[in-house]
Amino acid sequence: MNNTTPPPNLLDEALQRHLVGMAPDAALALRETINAIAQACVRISDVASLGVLADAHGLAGERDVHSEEPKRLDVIADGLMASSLSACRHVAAWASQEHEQPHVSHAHGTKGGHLVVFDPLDGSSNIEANISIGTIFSVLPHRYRGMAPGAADFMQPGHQQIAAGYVLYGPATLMVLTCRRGVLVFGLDWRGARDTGAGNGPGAAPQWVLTYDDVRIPEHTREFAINASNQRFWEKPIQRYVAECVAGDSGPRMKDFNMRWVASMVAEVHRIMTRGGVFLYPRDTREPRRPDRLRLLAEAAPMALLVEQAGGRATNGTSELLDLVPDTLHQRVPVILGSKDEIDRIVGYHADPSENVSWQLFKTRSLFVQPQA
Ligand code: AFP
Repeated sequence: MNNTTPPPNLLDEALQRHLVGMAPDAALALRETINAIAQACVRISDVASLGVLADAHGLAGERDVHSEEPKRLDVIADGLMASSLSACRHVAAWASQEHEQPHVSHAHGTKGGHLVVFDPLDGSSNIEANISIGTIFSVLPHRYRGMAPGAADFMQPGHQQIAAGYVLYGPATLMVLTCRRGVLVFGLDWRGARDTGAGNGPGAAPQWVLTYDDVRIPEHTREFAINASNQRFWEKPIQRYVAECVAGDSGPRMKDFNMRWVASMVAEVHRIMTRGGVFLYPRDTREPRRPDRLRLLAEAAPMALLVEQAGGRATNGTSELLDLVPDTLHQRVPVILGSKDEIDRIVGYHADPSENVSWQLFKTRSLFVQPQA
């Protein structure tokens, strides 16, 4: 190949094939938005892989919208996503988990047809330990073209998502994507050159190469993931489900289970995509003012769409996650997702009238402390 021929964009070529049949304008817009996200994630992957060598470890030194201290890599990833999205003509606005309010694109705020929500760096407690981390993203329609979007425009249920995905920065960097036509997996191929397109290397930019085009989550599993240190704060249906898994062969399930907990949702979901399993971050009473941990728009909804598109199920225990309409940009929800048979069982436990779902919320540590008898 001579120097004047631009290298092929394998991600875009795969998306062109994948989106055949979609209205051409809509398909082009979606391809460009996904390419913008993917380019940002190449750069995040580059920085994450260098870690301390790129001065990307440690705290950023300022408090974020959740009063938590973000890591340097959180801030770097957030900036890389923002700069890539601002250059995309189809993105009217984006909402990052790191910021209180959405950001309207200066150039494309009234014209773009997409809103993007993202968690720039999921699992940031794992950064310095060199354990898998990721970026989660969701593409929603901007329904009122001609007007710059505000926070209210993001208040859409998950089933409105045009596309959703995550990029996992693990031993390999992978992008797992759904455009509502099943689930695709792309591997990031750095062979050729370690050039992120930022002019820092001599060769061609790395390529996203399609490795799987129809991910299916096995319906049966013997593996679950939950932070068991919170056990005493869970509601009854979760207590029952986990107790029965732990009882294994000698309990009502009459089979042994295995447990995992990485503390990176991207890594947990990817394991489920690969071999099945259940991920639970249920409601708990540790902090009565904040009974739920994961964000609906930036984490739960995109993961729910991916899991459902792969044949799994995603719920908060009583409702499908994709049906929940957010009240606020950073609303948190319980998340229970994975292999369908197990999720059906957990939903059944929540529906069981003998399992009072909120009993613990109204106990001693609640805002709603019951008067002493
Ligand atoms: P951070 O990105 O703030 O590290 O949060 C990641 C996460 O929300 C999710 O990926 C994990 O499932 C969960 O936190 C693990 O956190 P615990 O420490 O509560 O187990």
